[in-house]
Amino acid sequence: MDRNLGNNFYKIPKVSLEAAEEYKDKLNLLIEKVNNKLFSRDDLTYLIGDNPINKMYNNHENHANFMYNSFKLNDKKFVYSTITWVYRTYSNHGFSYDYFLVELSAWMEAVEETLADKKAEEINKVYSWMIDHHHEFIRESKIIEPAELETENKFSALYKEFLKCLLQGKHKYCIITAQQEVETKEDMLLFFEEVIRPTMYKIGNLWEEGEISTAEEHLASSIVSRIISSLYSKFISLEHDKGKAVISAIANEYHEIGSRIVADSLEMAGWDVEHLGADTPTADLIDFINKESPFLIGLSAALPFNVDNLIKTIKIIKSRNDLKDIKILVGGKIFNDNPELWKKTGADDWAKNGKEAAEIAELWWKKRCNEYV
Ligand code: B12
Repeated sequence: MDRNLGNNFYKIPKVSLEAAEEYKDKLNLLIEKVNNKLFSRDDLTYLIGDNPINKMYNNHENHANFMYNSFKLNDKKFVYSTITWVYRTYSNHGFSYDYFLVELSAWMEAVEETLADKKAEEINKVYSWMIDHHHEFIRESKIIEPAELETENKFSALYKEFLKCLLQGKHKYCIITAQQEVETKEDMLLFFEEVIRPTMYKIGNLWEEGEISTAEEHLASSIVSRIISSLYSKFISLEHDKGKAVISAIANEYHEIGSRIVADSLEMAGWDVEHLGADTPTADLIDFINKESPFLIGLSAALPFNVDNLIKTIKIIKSRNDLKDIKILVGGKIFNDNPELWKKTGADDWAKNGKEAAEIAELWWKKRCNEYV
């Protein structure tokens, strides 16, 4: 996917912070205007296929948040990978390619009607750039396949079998298999990485390709959550020999399985862990951290449009004298897809999985313990 990043196609116009912030302030109004413009079109059925109108509204909300994040981050790979993902996924789900042209023009009109002239001009340069490259985005979205995670050879048969049973909703079989495969804590970490993560990524790809429904994806998530709980109960212990760690997905982030795996991996490594799960409101998260005084916090984000939430959360923590020494680790799919991105977040480090998170945390802990001897 990096093969084209140097050519003109990727010269994305830059947007000033002021213009980005005005876009964000007017986000709800912009979304409403774009929704209305699209809703009033006679060719709506052609544009969005058989999809419920809410799927389009949901896309407009995600789009606006993504655009704001991309103005702030100014990261080519981030913009490129997200736009090609949108083209691929929505066309697989029955939206016509012309929908994007119509939608992008509607955003331009709404921006022009709503933002101050100079700021509208800056933002609309980006929309013009997207419209100008519409055909390239179609082409690229067809060439690039959603990435598959490779499993170590000795797990590939188990992975295939597990995926098949998960898709068939055989939850008892999946849970019993996991119980049988996992005898030690180390087995559990391997099972997370070599079976659960690739399986869930494959489930995501199948959904993206329109091969499975949202219901089937929900079923798989639900079974996997049960499995993680059942494995956890095998190794639960009241003992811990390291400090406190708070792990959470950030506000608006509903993907929590990855952060749960990280939480359990740290707990198995001797940490005293609080896992807050999905979508923790920023102010509540800060209050919680304030109350618990953890040694480290781990923040999870899977989606491109949630990166700015994560950056803002870290900024608040690092700006407070009483919290600024807490170590911050970030992770989640968006960082695995863009391994340099974490450097723009203000975090102390990132990790690609639970095992790596435990290794980094251990180094931090040892360093802190040495400082106090
Ligand atoms: C299950 C799922 C959901 C479930 C989540 C249920 C749950 N209880 O968590 C639900 C239904 C809520 C959901 C919703 C949506 N989803 Co979804 N979802 C998935 C799916 C299939 C699996 C996620 C998962 O569990 N992965 C397995 C875990 C183990 O992997 P992981 O999250 O990467 O975590 C590992 C590392 O990243 C790291 N890590 C994670 N967190 C942290 C934290 C720290 C501190 C550290 C150090 C490391 C770390 O360690 C973990 C363990 O190895 C993914 C596909 C995928 N490729 O991930 C899509 C996916 C992420 N979803 C996607 C989308 C688009 C959505 C929606 C926008 C759909 C919609 N239109 O409504 C919404 C967004 C809602 C929101 N605001 O968050 C897209 C994102 C596309 C993109 N551009 O990136 C994906 C990639 C599907 C796809 N292939 O298109 N989803």
